[in-house]
This record gives sequence, C-alpha cells and structure tokens, in this order.
Amino acid sequence: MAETKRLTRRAMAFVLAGGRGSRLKELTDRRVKPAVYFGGKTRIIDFALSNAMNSGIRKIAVATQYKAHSLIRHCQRGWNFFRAERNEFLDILPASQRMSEEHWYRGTADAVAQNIDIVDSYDVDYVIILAGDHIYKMDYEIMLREHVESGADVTIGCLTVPRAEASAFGVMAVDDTGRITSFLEKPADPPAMPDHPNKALASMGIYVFSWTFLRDLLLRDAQNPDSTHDFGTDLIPDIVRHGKAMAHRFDVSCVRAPSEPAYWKDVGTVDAFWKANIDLTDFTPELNLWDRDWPIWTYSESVPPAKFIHDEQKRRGIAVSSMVSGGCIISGTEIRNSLLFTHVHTNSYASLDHVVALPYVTVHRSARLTNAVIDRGVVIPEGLIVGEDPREDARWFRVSEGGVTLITQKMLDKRAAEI
Ligand code: ADQ
Ligand code: ADP
Repeated sequence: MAETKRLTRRAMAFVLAGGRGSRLKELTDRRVKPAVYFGGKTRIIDFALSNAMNSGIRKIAVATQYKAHSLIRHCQRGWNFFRAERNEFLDILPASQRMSEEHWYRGTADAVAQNIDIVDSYDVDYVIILAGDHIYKMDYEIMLREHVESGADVTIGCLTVPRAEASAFGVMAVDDTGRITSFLEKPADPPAMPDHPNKALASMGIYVFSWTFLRDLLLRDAQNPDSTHDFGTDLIPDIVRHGKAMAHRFDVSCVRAPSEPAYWKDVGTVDAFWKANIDLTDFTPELNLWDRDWPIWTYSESVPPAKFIHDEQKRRGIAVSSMVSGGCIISGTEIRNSLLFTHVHTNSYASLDHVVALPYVTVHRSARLTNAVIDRGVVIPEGLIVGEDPREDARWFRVSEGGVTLITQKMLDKRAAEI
C-alpha cells in the first residue's frame, strides 16, 4: 500500500480538453465538450478530474484551446481545493503559443510538447494522459502500477466495443501477455477480437508513460515534418512498432465498487448525451453517482433544495422517476423521467417527459415538452409543444437522428421573430 501511494504521488494527470466535440452541435457552440453539463450538477470533465483525485493524484494539468472560457471558469471555481503548500495543484494550460509564435496546439501530442518545460517543473516520474470528454469511473492507480511492473514504454487503457462502432477508435490486437501487437487509428474496417467476431478492442485514449520516455518521444516527434503530432495517429503506432506497448483492460476490476458494471460512455452526440442523462433516472442506473467512496467532485453553487408546489388552482407540481437539482422550483408542472439541473423554474399546466434541462431554464405555462435537451438559460415560451410533431420541431429546432429535439435560445429567438 505504501508503495502504491508513492506511485500516485510521483505521477501527474495531463488532461486534454481542447477538442471541440462538434457532434454535440449547438451545445458546443459556446463551450468545449469537456465543459458541457452532465448528470445534474457536474460537467463532463469532472469525471476524469475526479477519477484522478480519487486515485490519489494531486498534480493535474488541463490543456485547453477551443472556446475555453466556460471550462477555465469551471476549473477555477470548482477545482481549487488542492494544497499548494504540499505541491498539489490543478494547472490550466491554454494554447498560448508559448514555444512558437506560429502554432496553437496542432494535435494532442503537441498539447503536451508545448508544455514540456512546465511538466519538467512538476518533477514527476509518470504522466497519465487523459481525455476530458468521457463519462466513467476508473482507478488510475491500478493502471499505473501495472505500467511500472511491466516495464512498458506506454500502457494504454482499452475496452471492448461492438466492432460496428470501432471505426471511431484506435483499435488494437494484443498477445497473451497483454502486449499490443498492432494498433490502427480509426480503421475503416476494424479487426475483430479473436473468438469475438462482433467485438473489437478499442483504445480509451488513456496513456501512462514515464516522463523521461515521453519527453524524448515528443522532442523527436516535434522535428518530424510528416507527423500530425497526435497520440493516436502518430506516437502510439510508432511505439507499438518499435517499442513495448501494453494494454490495460477497463473492466470491473478497475472500478471502485466491484459490483458495478464497468461504465464508460462517450456522450459525443446529442442522442448519446440525452440518453446517458435520462438513463440516470432509471430504477437502477448503470452509472452510480451515489457512491460515497468515489464522489464526482465539481463546482456547485450554494442553492436551496428543490421545491415542488401546487399552484393556486391546486395544479400539482410533481416529478416522478426524475432527478431534480437544488434551486429548482416546480410549480404546478408534471415531470416524468427527466433530469433538471440547478435553477430550473417551471410553471403551471406545463409538462416535461424525458427532458434534460440545463441550468437556469425557465418553462412557462402550458408548455409540453417530450424527448428534448434544453440549453442553459433558455426561456421556453407559454404553450410551446415539442416532441409531438417532428416536422414542426425540425422547422425551428435541431432534431437528432434518434428523434431528440435540442432547443437553444437562439433557435427560439428566430422562431419568435418569424411567427
Ligand atoms: P479521438 O476521439 O479522435 O481519438 P481526439 O480528437 O484526439 O480524440 O481528442 C482526444 C482528447 O484530446 C479530447 O479530450 C479532446 O478534447 C482533446 N484534444 C483534441 N485536440 C486537442 C488539441 N489540439 N489540444 C488540446 N486538446 C485536444 C482518441 C484516440 C483514439 C481513441 C479515442 C478514444 O486517438 O485512439 O480510441 O481517443 O476516445
Ligand atoms: P456555461 O458553459 O458555463 O454554462 P454559458 O453557457 O453561460 O456558460 O456561456 C458559455 C460561454 O459563452 C462563456 O464563455 C460565456 O461567456 C459565453 N456566452 C454566454 N452567453 C453568450 C452570448 N449571448 N453571446 C456570446 N457569448 C456568450
């Protein structure tokens, strides 16, 4: 135990949070994907940061680039409990063209390369590279220990995915010892796992390196004119070919409570985002946010408890099979299978069914919303009906492939100006 403790203290987490996440459409118009809200109180990046924190890592850097204001504000407000006097910190590293006048972060590896001097100053032996845009609970300490014991150049977190979905990932093959024998970044025709024709072994984009090894690799990669400076495209295939890359399987042994399923989701589309949020209202959700041994830390406003009231005509304000955050006022509205973030106010004769409402949404009287995602601060006008006539919805709002309607204030303003 004493030894593992020292390992996490000798490691840092480098969180990549610069990519836009354009498949989330208007939800990432003003904020980068890791800053998108998830689960009622938290944002997507809180999962990777909390995993690092709960794994015992106390040195975290977050590389930002695209539309970073909301992410930076969130990290500054919510992730300020590290003890600087014990050399614990969360450091935000915006692409600020420090090393060269010409480039933003050109790729994920370049985001680390441009901060080599800063990582040097942290004085760590191991670097865990994480993406800030997945929802999962994982103990990185186990992966770190495996990495040290195997003497690998890199250890890559991986999971089994349906082969039909594997083109979105780095796909690998491993031998009996867990050594990676081939790695293809986003192959059009992903190779199946032996004995599982419909499954593929996919990279989670989580890498453990010793810093001296990664440092040399990054310096060499920076000189390579043919490189796109990306871990998945350039660095990882190179190590698999010329060095020793090991796979770390993400399964139940990596999560805190062994009774829980190994939950990992890329909520990268509006449909996936909506479903993963709505799934939390299930009788027994796959993602356990109630686990006190593995809390998901976040910035949270000091707000009063949610309030449910019957209106003056005795219209009931109720929510069933739903999650309603603090600061909400549900006045004479029926809410079913929905997830409401902080400060959502709803009014009489309205109903919400399978709706994800981000903070500060107001729903005026008699609105009837089904299967929708409502962006932060949106004011739903009186009597608006969504989710019942797909053609009418598509006239004003974005309707996803799966039939979920995304509503932003800009869309409502356009509608108001035209009808
Ligand atoms: P992708 O899903 O394509 O593949 P990528 O776009 O490389 O992921 O983004 C990874 C992380 O880096 C994200 O958190 C993103 O926000 C961030 N990021 C992207 N560009 C950045 C930049 N220029 N500066 C800073 N941060 C940036 C990767 C791997 C695959 C693997 C999947 C798993 O390449 O092999 O299977 O992740 O999701
Ligand atoms: P959050 O992502 O924290 O919910 P907001 O949705 O309020 O924050 O804003 C996200 C980003 O967009 C922030 O950088 C904010 O300053 C900016 N922003 C908010 N509202 C507007 C607006 N009407 N026009 C342009 N930028 C905005």
